[in-house]
Amino acid sequence: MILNFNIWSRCWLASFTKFVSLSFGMRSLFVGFLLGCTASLASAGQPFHDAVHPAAPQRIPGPVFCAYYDLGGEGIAYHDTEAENQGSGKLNPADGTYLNEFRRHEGIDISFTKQLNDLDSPCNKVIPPLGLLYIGWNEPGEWFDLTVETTESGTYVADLLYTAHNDATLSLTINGGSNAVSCSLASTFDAAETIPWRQWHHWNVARDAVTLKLDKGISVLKVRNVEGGGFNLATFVFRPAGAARSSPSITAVKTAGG
Ligand SMILES: [Ca+2]
Ligand SMILES: [Ca+2]
Repeated sequence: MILNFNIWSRCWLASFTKFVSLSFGMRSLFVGFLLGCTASLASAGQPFHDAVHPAAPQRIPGPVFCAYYDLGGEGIAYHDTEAENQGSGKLNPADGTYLNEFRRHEGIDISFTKQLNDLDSPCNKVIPPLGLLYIGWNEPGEWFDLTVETTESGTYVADLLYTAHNDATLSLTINGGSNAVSCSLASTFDAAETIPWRQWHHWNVARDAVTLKLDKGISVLKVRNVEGGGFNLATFVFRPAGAARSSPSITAVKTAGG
């Protein structure tokens, strides 16, 4: 369980609200405090899980999928500028399939790689796996948390699978710390593209995009859009600093179909 300032702030706010609205006695204050703590701790820093993905934090070293950002909702596990999911259930209509409906009631905007959109572009720097979930429609100020479990304390380097219509900057922080690690993404815009909307789908790998010092055990990585919109974030692939890349370095998220 990760305890940080944000969690305790929410905890106190929740208990204070219950105190004002429900009670004037010390007993009710105490009950309200417990209820507030329970609600906040249950929804903060919780690793994503569903019927396809097991209830376990993503491991470092290894691939960390952005679409598996934490459970907890707006303001707790993520911030998105508008509540609708522009991908799941919208661009990708709700049809009962796992990929089209993936987290469709959450504000973070999610889509997945498709043949024409993503694999067939001659402007790709790399070809992503088919059916790979990713976070798109990013705007400055948006963020999401990734709860991870690191097998050994040490310094880790990550490659990032992404697209970017414009140059962009991300930041990563660990466990609510103030030392943000910056990550620059070079634009993948290409004038040779013959399909205009596909300018948002040229995949690339930012090699050694971030370097993080991580303690063994559970950590929460906060990924924030600092500058630039129009990029898609799929997978951070972490390896120990100085270690060779394993192959394949990009892995598809499992889907309901396998
Ligand atoms: Ca949204
Ligand atoms: Ca968004």
